[in-house]
Amino acid sequence: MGLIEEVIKGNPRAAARIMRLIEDDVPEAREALKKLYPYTGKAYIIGITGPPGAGKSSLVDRLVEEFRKQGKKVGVVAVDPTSPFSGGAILGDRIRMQRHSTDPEVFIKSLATRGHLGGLSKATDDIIQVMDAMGKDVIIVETVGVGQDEVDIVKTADTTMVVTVPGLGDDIQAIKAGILEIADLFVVNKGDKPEADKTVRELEMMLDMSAPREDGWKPPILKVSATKGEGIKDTMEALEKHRKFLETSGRFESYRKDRVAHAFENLLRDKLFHMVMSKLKENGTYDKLLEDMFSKRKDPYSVIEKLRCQCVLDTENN
Ligand SMILES: Nc1nc2c(ncn2[C@@H]2O[C@H](COP(=O)(O)OP(=O)(O)OP(=O)(O)O)[C@@H](O)[C@H]2O)c(=O)[nH]1
Ligand SMILES: [Mg+2]
Repeated sequence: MGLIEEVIKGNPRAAARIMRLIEDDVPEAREALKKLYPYTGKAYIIGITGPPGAGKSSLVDRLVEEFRKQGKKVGVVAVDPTSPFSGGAILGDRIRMQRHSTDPEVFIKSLATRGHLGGLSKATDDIIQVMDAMGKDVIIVETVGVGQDEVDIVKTADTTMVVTVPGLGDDIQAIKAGILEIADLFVVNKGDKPEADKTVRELEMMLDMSAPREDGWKPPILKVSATKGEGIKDTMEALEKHRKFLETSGRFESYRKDRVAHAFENLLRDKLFHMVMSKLKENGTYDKLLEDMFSKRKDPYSVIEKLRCQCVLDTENN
């Protein structure tokens, strides 16, 4: 299949075609992912999250520029889980990162939710796989950080950067515990604003008060102005430092194993659900069960316990 070989060679048009199949969730997408799988697992993945309008895309644009100067091939996935329509944020991404669109070694993909987040998160993972197989050295994933599901998307990253801005007031407290835990780097963007130093100090205090991380990494706080291009070099150095930390501590590899497990468990959940559902729906059992639960003759807990699914786990290894 020529298309797959083209993707592995890094052909952006071939990759775009596969990504469209992934978004449309058609069976061909899975076939392509099967063939690309052996070529994945090499890219360094950076997750960037933060409130809407924090300047994430502007920052990504700067980072892409720096990575390109180092000769690295870069992929960007901008995920917008907030808008049910491919609205403002995606338009913003296009404008913010436009200057890289003519660079054949930079691949930018925007993804908007089409309903449920589960699907979005899966599509994101699959698109990262395609970019990885394309030979991208670095893949940057931008997500709007508002809830738990977005945090999950970032969990697939090697290094997670949390972007905040001055003037959020008490909202800095809104950097929830969950986000504090996942941040390997904090960026206070819009550092050109006068209140930026105060925000940096508040963050420092918050970090000082929180328990030290189990892995021993102390997340740095960087003051950046993405639009003015200030603090970018420091951010790049901090990224490099974290990457080295991951390598020397063996986490670079263990994160890859985690990702394999994560992807496998997601697929398994999906597969088992569909297997059971189609079995139940085969001869009207499902409707009968629903009726029984509705009229309280049965309860869903006991129904699940009594499910006898004839799934033969027939793997090659046993
Ligand atoms: N003053 C100032 N404005 C900035 C800076 N960085 C970004 N902006 C502005 O902030 C606005 C939002 O920037 P984006 O880069 O689109 O922010 P974002 O976080 O990607 O936004 P969403 O993807 O919509 O959540 C734009 O008007 C930028 O020009 C900065 O360092 N200083
Ligand atoms: Mg953006």
